Amino acid sequence: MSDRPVYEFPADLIEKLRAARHVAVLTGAGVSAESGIPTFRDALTGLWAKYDPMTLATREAFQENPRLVWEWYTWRRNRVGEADPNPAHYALVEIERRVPHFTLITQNVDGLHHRAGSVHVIELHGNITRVKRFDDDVIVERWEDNGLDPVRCPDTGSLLRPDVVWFGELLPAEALQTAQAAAVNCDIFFTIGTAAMVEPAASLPRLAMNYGTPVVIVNPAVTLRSSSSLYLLKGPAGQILPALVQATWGV
Ligand code: BV8
Repeated sequence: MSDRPVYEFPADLIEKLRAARHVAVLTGAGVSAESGIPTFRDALTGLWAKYDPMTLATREAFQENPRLVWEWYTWRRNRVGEADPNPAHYALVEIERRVPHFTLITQNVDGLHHRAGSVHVIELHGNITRVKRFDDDVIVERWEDNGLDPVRCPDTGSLLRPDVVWFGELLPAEALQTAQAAAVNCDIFFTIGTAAMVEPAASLPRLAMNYGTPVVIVNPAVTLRSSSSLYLLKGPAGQILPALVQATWGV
């Protein structure tokens, strides 16, 4: 007998998902938790316990100590490189294959949705595996790191930084606009593995709800109450999503 919990989903949610022409999804760090990548708030175990990500993930922190910020991202990039997509990522690939129009909006910078096979992914906060010049945002593929000094572009000498959106920086305008359009045009909006604390990403589920679109929250910790247009699926995404795909499409 499997010790995995059997999830019961509301029949009307299954019907809505089966009938949906356009499904939109917002994911956060929780969708990568079962891949072994610490969520943003607990990303500071060990060496980084003494730093607050809210201050480390900023232009000011980088300008003050580029080497420290570079090392934090190198540590995280290495963690991401060791991680694999988990069943939550693959369930989202399956949903994308099953519905006519699918928009996957992620706050995550780990690139795991792409690696799992998701096609239409909007990376609102960039991607930690890409490095760009601090001076002009041009992506750089190669660099020298002597393990001591701030890392610079071999061609222009600009400091190099991760291609992510720091606190206080604007999100890529087109990505945000596409995400907002999906939130208001979709038939069902999933918000998966996010504490929904960081703006403007956190406004997307509210936008969908304000347009009367059913919103589905997948999170072990959310304590909201379900309603006719808000479905709370309490549990880890790596278990909930495959079970939802199975209950909806029998796969
Ligand atoms: C902006 C990339 C306009 C970097 C990230 C004062 C000054 C400046 C700005 C602000 C300010 N006050 C407010 C702001 C706006 C600020 C903001 O929202 N601050 C908040 C925190 C108060 N936003 C910005 O700065 C944005 N830009 O607004 O520009 C502007 C410009 C200047 C001045 C004002 C406005 C830019 C925000 C982007 C920041 N970059 N990432 C990097 O990664 O290093 S944000 C980063 O943190 C993540 O990308 C993600 O978005 C966020 C973490 O949130 P979550 O993903 O939700 O993760 P978290 O750990 O919080 O939660 C995990 C959840 O998963 C939990 O609920 C847990 O229960 C659940 N879970 C756990 N396990 C599982 C699970 N769920 C399912 N299954 C599981 N197994």
